[in-house]
Formats: sequence, C-alpha cells, structure tokens
Amino acid sequence: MLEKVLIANRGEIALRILRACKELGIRTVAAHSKADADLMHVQLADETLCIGPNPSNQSYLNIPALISAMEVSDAMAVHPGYGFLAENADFAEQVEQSGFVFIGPTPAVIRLMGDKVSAIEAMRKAGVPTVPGSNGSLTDDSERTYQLARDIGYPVIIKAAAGGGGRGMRVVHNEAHLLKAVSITQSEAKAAFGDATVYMEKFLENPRHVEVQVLADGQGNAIHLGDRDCSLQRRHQKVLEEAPAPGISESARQEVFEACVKACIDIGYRGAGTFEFLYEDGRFYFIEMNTRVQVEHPITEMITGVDIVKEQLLIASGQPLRYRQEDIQFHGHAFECRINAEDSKTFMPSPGKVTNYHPPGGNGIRVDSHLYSGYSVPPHYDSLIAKIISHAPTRSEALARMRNALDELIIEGIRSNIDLHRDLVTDTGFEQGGVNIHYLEKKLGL
Ligand code: MV4
Repeated sequence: MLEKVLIANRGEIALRILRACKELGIRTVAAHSKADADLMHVQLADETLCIGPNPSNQSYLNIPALISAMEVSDAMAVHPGYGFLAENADFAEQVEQSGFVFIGPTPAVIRLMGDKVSAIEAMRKAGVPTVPGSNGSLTDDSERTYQLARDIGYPVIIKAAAGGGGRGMRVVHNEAHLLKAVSITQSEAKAAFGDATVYMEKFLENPRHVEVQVLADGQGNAIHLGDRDCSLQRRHQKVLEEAPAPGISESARQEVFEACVKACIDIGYRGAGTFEFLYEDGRFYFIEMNTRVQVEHPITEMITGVDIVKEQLLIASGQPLRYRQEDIQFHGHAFECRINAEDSKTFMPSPGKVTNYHPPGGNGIRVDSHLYSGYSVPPHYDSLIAKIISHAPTRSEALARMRNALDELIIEGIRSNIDLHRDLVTDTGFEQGGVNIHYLEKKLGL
C-alpha cells in the first residue's frame, strides 16, 4: 500500500483525494501555492508544502518544484487530480524516473491518448466506434485532402491532433473553404501546442456528449462503470451532468461498454479513465479519451457505489482490480451541478470572500466542496467552488432532490451561478432528457 501521497492539486478535488487517502490510512502531503495556504485540504493534511507563488505555471504546473516536494516530504506517490499536470506525459515520466509513483496510466499511454490521431487509431483497432474521418493526419497533398472531404461528405471538421476539449478545431461546410481552414488550423495548432498535425472528421451537427467511465489495473483487468451525459455545456465548459445518459437503448450502451473495456486491455490502460463519445441517431462515435479522474466522477460513484478515487489509489499501489464487471450494479440516477464563483448571467469570474456558506443536505444529496464561511476564493485559478450531487431511484426523483438542494444552498459574499442551475433544473426541455450539446448555448441566446 502507498504510505504517503502528495496531492498536486487544489480546491474540491484536493479535498476529495485527501478524504480517500485518509480512508485508506495513507498519509497526505498538500502541495500548495502561496495563495492557497488556507484551503480546507491544506488544513486537514498531515504535512503541507508551499511549492511556489500564485500563478499556476510557478506552482501547480511547476514540475521541478513538485518533484522536490516529493523528495523533501518522502511521499511515495503523487495524485495529480484533474487539470494542471494530470494528463502531462512528461510529468508522469519524470515522476517515475525520480523513483515515485504517478497515480494514473503509464507515460506511454498518456502520450498515446494525448495525440488524438494515435488515440483514434488505437480505438479503431480495438473495435471502438469512431467518427468517419481521415484515419490519420492530413498531408500537404491538397488533392488527397479534397478527396477525403468528398468521401466523408460535408460538413467536415478539422481538428488539431494535440488539441482536445474544444481547442483547435474548425468546421468546413464546402470545398471552397477547405484548404484555408486546414492551413489556419495547422498554424493555430503549431502556435498553441507546438505541433501542426491536424486530422479530419465528419462534423456531427446535433450530437449529445456521452462518456463512459472505466477502471483498469494494467494487469489485464478492466471494467466499465457505465455512462454519463455531459451535453449541457457552455464554451466547452460542462455545467450540469447526469448518469446514466437518458434514453439510450440497453443494446447500444452494452455494445459500447464492451468495446471500451476491450480497448483498455488492448492499450494496457491503468487507473481511472473516460472514453468521450458523440452520440447521434442511436450511434456512438469516439472522439477522445481522458486519462484522469474527472470533475463529474461523483455521479458515477452515486449510481455504482464504487469510490473511484479510492480505486485509483489501490490500483497505483499495485493491487489487482477488486471488482469484476458482474460485481457492478447500477442503482438509480444522479445529477451534478457545478457551482462556480461567477455571475449567473455574464459568466464573469467573481473571486472574493465567502461571508456565509450553507450547504444543502438530506436524503440522496452529496456536496463536494472546499468552501467554508470566511474562505476567500482566489482570482488565480478556475472558478469551481462546489459540486452539488443528487441521487435517487429515478431520474425525476433525483431532479426533485436537486431542486430542493439548490433552494437550500446559500453562498454569500461572492456571485455564483446558482441561479443558472435553478433555471436549468426547471427547464422543460432538460426535464424531458436527452438534449444535445447546443441546448444550453441556444437557451442562453449565444
Ligand atoms: C466534434 C463535434 C462534431 N463533430 N466532432 C468539442 C470538444 C471536443 N472534445 C470535441 N468537440 C466536438 N467535436 C465532430 N466530428 C462537436 C464538438 C463539440 C462539442 C462536443 C462535446 C461537447 C460539447 C461540444 C460543443 C461544441 C462542439
């Protein structure tokens, strides 16, 4: 078992990781920036280390500072959480080369999935359904590019191989705009990621974002924990998620689940991971794999009873997966509202002191948050301050519990997007279930 883990993150996920460590009797080291000394998990950790000044590139993204912190504190392993260095293969590699454990997949697998062209190729080989596309990167042979787009059929989308999460993409509606779009995406990709490689896919006009959670031990065992619908998003930021994804046939989902599990075995996956799909007209199309724990993991925990972060720690300690697929039973429905320190209407960040905080409670309500009355939300990092999670036997009951929870929630002193969530959970389209990725932006008039 890992004896001491360094938490290389902040906010609610750092607290989430700390709680899982404590449950397993693992000692914790909170590595934090100067501004973050008063974070909840820093106060609860066995040891704390300030790793640098406030800007994240000098603290939470500072690889030498984190490795030094592991050496100084004699931590055996590092949990990267999400964001920051969680999907940085170079960080994972340096952690391993320094003799420590990176809680996540191997550097090679992070790299394979970080390059979207190689990720899609690996998935296609494993039998995971992908979007019709270039099956590889585009070349400078413009005739071939034209022919590819004709074969795929317009509209097509040009994406950066090093992109992902909505960065570095361009939709093309006809031949006249194709080559220009390719060259612009290439130069943007080169500037943003240092890699000009791009690929082409059929552009799906009205898909849903449905993702599949997996766990694997890197020893030949892998399971899935079902799916989540994350279609309610604004500018590629998820706002409200649910599990399972509503209105998808049991046969379609079982087929995709089995393909994901097989792919995990094929690529030697280790740890928690998420397969992202677009879902349209009854079909799944793989787009990306996330090689980290995700913000929305609690809704899967609620419907499966599996503690995903605890399993990450057990897997990293070298234990074989302690669940087989038949051990996993799905119970009910769960929602997650992401509460951000931002204005409900303008989405402007609203850092500052929380003068009064009252979290909701009751049957089937979980709150993952580092907030406390008197805490100051710093301006340097992302604005997620709380996740309100509801669970109940049916979708409509889970939604009713969420409405109550949002009514009870009080956060004063800063602005938050609670009112946006109150609006969403009473939206008739959302209540019906199965809205697509454009629904929220259309509702907001964007
Ligand atoms: C697409 C697509 C339509 N067709 N790919 C955006 C984020 C990145 N993960 C992939 N994205 C998309 N890829 C094809 N072939 C539409 C999107 C997309 C999107 C996807 C998921 C959730 C929200 C989105 C919002 C806009 C566009």
